[in-house]
Amino acid sequence: MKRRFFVATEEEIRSGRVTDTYFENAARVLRAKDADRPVVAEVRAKSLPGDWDWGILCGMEEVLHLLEGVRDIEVDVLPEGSRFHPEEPVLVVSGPWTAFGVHETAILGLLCQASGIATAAARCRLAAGDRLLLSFGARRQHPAIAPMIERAAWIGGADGVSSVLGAELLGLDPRGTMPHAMILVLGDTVEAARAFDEVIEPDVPRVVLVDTFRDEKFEAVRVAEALREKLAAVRLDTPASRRGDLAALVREVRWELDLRGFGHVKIFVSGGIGEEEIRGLRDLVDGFGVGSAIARAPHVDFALDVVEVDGRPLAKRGKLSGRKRPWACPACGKRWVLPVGRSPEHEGCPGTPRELLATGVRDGRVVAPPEDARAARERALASIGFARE
Ligand code: PCP
Repeated sequence: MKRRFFVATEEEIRSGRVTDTYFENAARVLRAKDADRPVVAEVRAKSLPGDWDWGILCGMEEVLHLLEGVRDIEVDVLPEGSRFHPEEPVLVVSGPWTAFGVHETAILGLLCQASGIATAAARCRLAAGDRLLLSFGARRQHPAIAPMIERAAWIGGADGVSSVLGAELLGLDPRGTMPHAMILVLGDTVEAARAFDEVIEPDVPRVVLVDTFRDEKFEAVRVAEALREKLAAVRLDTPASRRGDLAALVREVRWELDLRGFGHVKIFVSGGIGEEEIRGLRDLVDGFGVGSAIARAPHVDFALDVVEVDGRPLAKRGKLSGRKRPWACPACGKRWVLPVGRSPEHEGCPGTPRELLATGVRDGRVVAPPEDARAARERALASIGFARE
């Protein structure tokens, strides 16, 4: 079959075909020399991007699907949507190295990108407070992974996603407004607003883009006078060449709408919006459409490292050897990474520390309880202390 898009099929991923060639060569050498040994390897991030001091784990469900059917290994995992910190193992695999070594490339690829997206979404979530936060970034990456992007953004805390397929796979209605293209083709913002209102199902909020032709505050008033109580919001996607002080612009639009009795019309902003912009605007606007800042989030630099060979602690320089387990106290939030078999000493706190890893795969069978993205999202939001007011 001719490959139309340069993406791997599920079977190519599961069979290890995307692996780095040196893993295949290493497996050939170990088999040829009959030198394979049982090992223990851990996935953890030595550090996090920028000023991040925690991350939201995402992609682990796909890792379980990847390792399902791989014999002779045992895998313990941090559940999808969990908060993690640098140096905390999020996955521990034990068994002959040749049984899982070729999967290192896919394991890391599945975790690095999705966890970066989920963490960026969680940080935007905290910055936005109870304001609407929508993921608009499917267009910023290869379309083959649009569902992954939207799932990670939603697990991280976005209220909704714009990709139709992404939303469908999450059991959500897709969320969006209207593109400049439609307004340009119809020739006028009010005409476009009226046409949208006439054609689109009434349960879809009437959110009209007001930065196409003229100054946003005049267009916002025109549209409000045309649609009146049917207008849910105006969207400002003002380009950098015109943007200036977006907060001042938003204040003007808010003032002019309120002055004319359109206090019900909300204001929604998009275009180059990230954490910093959200913090600066959240007291002035009602919602944010975030694309690049979430979809193109920095990846989490996870590594998979051998920490035990043949039952003996052994790790390369720069890595701590021996099997480890991450712990956290649910009451005070204190965290530990301890050798297997040791438990935290935790005086003076009513909470009881608990291990964070769960059983994932045993001899080819996924034994982790099946969970949907909603459960992962609830876990993520609880882990960052976000509860919608
Ligand atoms: C973009 C489009 C995206 C927004 C901005 C995300 O505007 O609305 O959803 O952008 P970001 O990646 O900078 O966060 P346009 O490119 O003008 O697209 P359209 O005319 O379709 O709104």
